[in-house]
Amino acid sequence: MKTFKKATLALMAVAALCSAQQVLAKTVNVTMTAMEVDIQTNGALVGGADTMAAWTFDGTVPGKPVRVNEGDVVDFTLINPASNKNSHAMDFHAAQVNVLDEFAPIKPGESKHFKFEAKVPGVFMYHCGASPMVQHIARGMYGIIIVEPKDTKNYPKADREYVLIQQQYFPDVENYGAMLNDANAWKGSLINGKVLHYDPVHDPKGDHDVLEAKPGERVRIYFVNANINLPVALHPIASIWDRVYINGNPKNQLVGIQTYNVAVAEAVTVDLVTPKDKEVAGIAIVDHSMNAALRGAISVLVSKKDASPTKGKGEMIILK
Ligand SMILES: [Cu+2]
Repeated sequence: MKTFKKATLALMAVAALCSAQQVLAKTVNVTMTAMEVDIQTNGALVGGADTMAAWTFDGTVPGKPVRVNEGDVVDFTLINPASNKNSHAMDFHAAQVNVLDEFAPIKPGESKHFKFEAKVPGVFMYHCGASPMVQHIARGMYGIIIVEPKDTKNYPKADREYVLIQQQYFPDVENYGAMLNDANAWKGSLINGKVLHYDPVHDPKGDHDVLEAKPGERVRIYFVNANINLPVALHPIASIWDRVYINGNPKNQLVGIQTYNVAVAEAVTVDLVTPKDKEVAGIAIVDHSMNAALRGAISVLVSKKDASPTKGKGEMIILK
């Protein structure tokens, strides 16, 4: 009996050691270049122009998703080429550092390097913090960092994953005073940089992609509210959030939620499960604040048997 107990204890110890070592911390190198370029926005749909004189990380709005595991060290370099006209900076919400040091702006022609350990799991915004910050965010300098949790026992595996980042669209990006003082200065909502980016219903003439999944799949959305001033009432039309992970941390979990209110600069992970018994189902992920939804914040998810095998997987968690 004693020998049996000892053997059991030894096995338990080995199992605990194995699970602790499942995800080994590593250093992840991330380099971004501040690029001041024009990007397509579909802004003409809401009374603006189709291109915006954007400021970006690496030429896209939003910047590329950064994905690491809890405990990893992010080794980050920001390059501000001499051809730019403005100072830029990086503020990772997943970092606990010194705002006056790591997050300080650099001038054109300079670069900045810093490291931080991603200690807290979840989803976090990143953005440029150079002054005036309102303008650097409104012109497109933001993105998401996903810090995968070590503890996954109450975190079911998703079949598909998508990143959606919402931002208020200001046709006049030079007038940052109006962004702060004029509640009517914003004219639309950008989802991953475009008005109605994934909605072919409200603008059938445009070139709009859709999110896809198969019936019965768990679809995980990593959502960031990159608005300047407004919260987002995140709702899936014709579905219910099966789970809401506040700040993307499985330890902060809600179930069966119709609408989740996302504060400015908050990020959240939400799951829905597409109907198993329907061959085709459309679900619209919206900001249920009507002035935002009807001006761009609608993303269509189509559930169907012959869904794309690549959408919502790997690099395709963010659809261009
Ligand atoms: Cu900037």
